Amino acid sequence: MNKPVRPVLLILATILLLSSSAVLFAAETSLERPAFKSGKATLTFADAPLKTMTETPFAIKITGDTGIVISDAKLSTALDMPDMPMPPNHPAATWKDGAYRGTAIFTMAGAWEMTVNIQRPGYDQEHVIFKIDQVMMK
Ligand SMILES: [Cu+2]
Repeated sequence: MNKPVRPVLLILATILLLSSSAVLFAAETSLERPAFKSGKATLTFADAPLKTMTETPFAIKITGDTGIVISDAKLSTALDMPDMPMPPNHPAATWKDGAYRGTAIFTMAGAWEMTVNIQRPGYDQEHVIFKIDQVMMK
């Protein structure tokens, strides 16, 4: 009966759908490297593209060669730029909610590397280097 209402409802439904899918596909930067023989380490930043001077949460997950999640390690990290010396930048990464979590701040635009040193009781220290191709100016 009241036909003009319909397009408005359609637009509202579309907006609702778009905003909920934006939450589902929230941007992340995820990197993966081999670790512990046939295991792997993944580093996921809660942003994409990565931006300078922004507190960026990250999560590191490590699985051993049997596929088991490694939760007994002590981690230390270093953020460096491969092309130039930069001031020391060592975000802490501590175990919480299924991953080693911390917050990174990139102080300059360009290519970065994150070195993660993994010390498990009874194992040699493992070094994993994640290459971060591009951090953008905020
Ligand atoms: Cu630099």
